[in-house]
Amino acid sequence: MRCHSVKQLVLIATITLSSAQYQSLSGYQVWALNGDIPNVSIHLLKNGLADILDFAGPRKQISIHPKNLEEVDRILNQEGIHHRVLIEDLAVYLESRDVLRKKRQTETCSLASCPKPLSESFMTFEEMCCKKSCNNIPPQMEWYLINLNATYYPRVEVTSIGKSIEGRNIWQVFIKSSACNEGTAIWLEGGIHAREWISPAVTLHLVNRLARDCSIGKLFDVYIVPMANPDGYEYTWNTNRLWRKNRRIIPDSDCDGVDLNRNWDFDYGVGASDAYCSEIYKGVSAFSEPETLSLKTAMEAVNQEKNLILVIALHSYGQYLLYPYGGRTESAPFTTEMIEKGKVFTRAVSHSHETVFRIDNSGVAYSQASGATDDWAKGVLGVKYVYTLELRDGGSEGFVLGVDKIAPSEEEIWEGMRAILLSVNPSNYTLL
Ligand code: 0X9
Ligand code: ZN
Repeated sequence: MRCHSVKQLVLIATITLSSAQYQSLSGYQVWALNGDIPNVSIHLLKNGLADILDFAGPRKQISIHPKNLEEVDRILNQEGIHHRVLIEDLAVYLESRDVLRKKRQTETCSLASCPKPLSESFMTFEEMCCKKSCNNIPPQMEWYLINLNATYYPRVEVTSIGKSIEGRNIWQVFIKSSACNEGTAIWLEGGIHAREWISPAVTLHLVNRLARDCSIGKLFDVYIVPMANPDGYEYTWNTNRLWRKNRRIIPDSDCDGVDLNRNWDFDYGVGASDAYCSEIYKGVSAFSEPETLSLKTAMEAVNQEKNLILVIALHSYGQYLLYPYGGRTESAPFTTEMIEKGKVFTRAVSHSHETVFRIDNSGVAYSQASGATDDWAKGVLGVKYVYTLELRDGGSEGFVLGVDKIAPSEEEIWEGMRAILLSVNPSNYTLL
């Protein structure tokens, strides 16, 4: 038997891992639809026959499970909608692109810079809390969070707000303000949709920035859940890179998972589906899922004790800052103010890399849908400023954004975050 060096073993492990992410997408096709298709793609999504890949755009690109290809073809022909195959086999396509995108195990951390999230690789959930020392390669999101707690406690406190359906911790980072604005809180949620990898990556970098920053950090009590759907996220690493939902196993069904952003108890069911196979399956009832129940309970606790003034749920992709409601046509309270502060955010975001983020109502820019974090935070908790932030990109790489976009994304979002935090700051405390 040949002996492999540690470096070779790491590389082999990485290659095996990336192949596994794509295996279950074997035979999936991506089609581009032509013509006037107002509701057809939404209909296919709700019935679990296809997934919409360009939600922020004209909804003309769909991915289809091999067993549904004929049925979708039949429906499109019946509706007179022409289509062409963009990608013959999603697994082959993603695998071929991955060669160029892979970059792991290159970053180490020194004791001086630890703990810090990775900038050149997406982190596995484990990397984000096991107790590995800085000298171990690779640095482990659970690793990062636990080390963060050890380094910055008591100013920073990392606690579990509950467990996912497979028993993983849902971590909350609490970064405490000093005296200035004590009692005013903000809430950031990352990673509720498993495949949107840039969301937890950017959220962890925000944690890092806020924990180290002693100026903006003073303004608010900041609560951050960087990984709201750890099981789904792990599943994207091990089995299906494009998995969106949580990992609830549904007995007697071919399909698993609940869309956690359709499971909240506000306008529950609007723009969601009862079909198990749909990417927007809403679950058996509002808050049926341990992940959403944990988030809700933690948010309620913060809101009871403090003035929760801003909630941002980080998603991808589309480069949009969306404000509620997503499931009603009436304006939500403080819409004018949300737009005004939203512009402050998007303007600041564009400074570092000239990336254009648009601000719009979620029901208009995406599709009428509720049961989501944002609508619940606005409609039930009554938070003044509520947004869903759809991170990079505009659609060229989509969910499988390259690792080279982590650093610029987190840089620009930090600029936006600094600006909006200063702007919504109720005491008008200015930083010198
Ligand atoms: O559909 C979603 O859950 C979000 N878009 S994504 O592509 N990341 O899945 C948008 C949610 C916007 N908010 C509401 N519709 N309430
Ligand atoms: Zn999302």
